[in-house]
Amino acid sequence: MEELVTSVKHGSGNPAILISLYEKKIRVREAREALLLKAGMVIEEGMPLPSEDKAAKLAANAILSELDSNTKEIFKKTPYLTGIKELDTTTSKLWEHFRKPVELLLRKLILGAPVIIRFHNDADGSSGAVALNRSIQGISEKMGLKPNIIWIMHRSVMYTATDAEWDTLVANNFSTIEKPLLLITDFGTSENSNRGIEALRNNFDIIWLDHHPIEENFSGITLENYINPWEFGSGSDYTAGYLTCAFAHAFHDSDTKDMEGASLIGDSSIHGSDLSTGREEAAILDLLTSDPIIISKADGNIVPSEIESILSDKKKKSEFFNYAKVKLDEVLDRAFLQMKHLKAGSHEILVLDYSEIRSEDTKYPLPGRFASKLLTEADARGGKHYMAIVHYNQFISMRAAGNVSEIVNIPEIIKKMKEIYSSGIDSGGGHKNAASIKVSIYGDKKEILRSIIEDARGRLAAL
Ligand SMILES: [Mn+2]
Repeated sequence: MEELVTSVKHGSGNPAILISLYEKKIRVREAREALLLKAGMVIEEGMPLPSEDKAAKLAANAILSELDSNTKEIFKKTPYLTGIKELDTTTSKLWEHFRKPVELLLRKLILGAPVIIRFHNDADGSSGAVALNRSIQGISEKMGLKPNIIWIMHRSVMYTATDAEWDTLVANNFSTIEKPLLLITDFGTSENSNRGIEALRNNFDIIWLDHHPIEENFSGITLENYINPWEFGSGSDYTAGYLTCAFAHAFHDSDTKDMEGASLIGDSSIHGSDLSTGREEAAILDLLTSDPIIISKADGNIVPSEIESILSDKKKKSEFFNYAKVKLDEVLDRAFLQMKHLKAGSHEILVLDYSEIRSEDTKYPLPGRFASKLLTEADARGGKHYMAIVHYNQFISMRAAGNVSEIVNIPEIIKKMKEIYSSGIDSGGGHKNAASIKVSIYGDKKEILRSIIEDARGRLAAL
């Protein structure tokens, strides 16, 4: 049978080329003829047909138009609601905006175009990836698709020109009649991503699901399929993982309750406590994305199927959960012995040099996320601790407790530091109540740290 090839992966060694076919397996000749007939031409014996390449494109369009009504049906018209009122309100508002990206994603899956999915390497980013993988697998089985998905755990908060180069190289491994697709979840909403976006804009379609505050000059906002709860009257407490779970539900029903919980808990959303599921998953995702070596991943990349193999195995799951808990407790205990309690009016700022407490045998927990853990633990142990500052190498990360985040205003502190120490700071950004600064090679970390503390003190003293 002559089959319609819409996507070929190179370099995998013949005959192991990957072809992607819609289950109906429309024959190239039939498709060509159908198209010519549609164009009002009479097919006569021996008549030359369009070239292979052109025919493939035309045939793919024929398949897609046939599928059009189908994919429109696949998009679920009723929003996916979970009973958390504030989140449900936002989901209802943004739901219709899922329609286009869902149709776009399905188109890529059907035609086997390369789909690169980059998720942030934390519990929030990876929970979204796992949920998305469940729905992609589900719909692929249902429709008989062989999608070409490349999962990348993304270790930075921006999408750089280098990332764009890499993605272009990966996509160049395929000959495909469809543009490749890049899907980003849980990072990159900053001016620092602009060059990456520009490098990719013309050659890729892009779907972007994020929940970080939208920086003024961020060019991603002009992308057709950029979705962020900040645009819908919500904020970062509507997590990217939760958003991606909802997106996954827009084209396939899979059970993602655990990932919704893991995302909200893992990202310290105010809605985290509204759920009974996901606590263990949040800890496991946090562990795996911090230290992929733990599952012998030398390349440092972890993909959703590997996460699933742990989550779906009761014994493994409890092993990983316990390991995470023990390691975290060890480091927290050391932190409580080492950290400084600085008075700020009637409150306190916790300051920790992470290099003094770092574990020797695992990267977990990562210093960048430790300020939140410190604050949570300080809360549990009682006392007044309103802000935590953790520094390690050239990084300074900060977290303010929810009830003072307006007064402490970390983004404002970061903005101020960038103004004072312009060349001393490489980058800085994050949420309303959690963010970090990267000190440049020209910067003096001690000096910047002192300045941050002084500023935060002034703010807290005014309470
Ligand atoms: Mn997040």
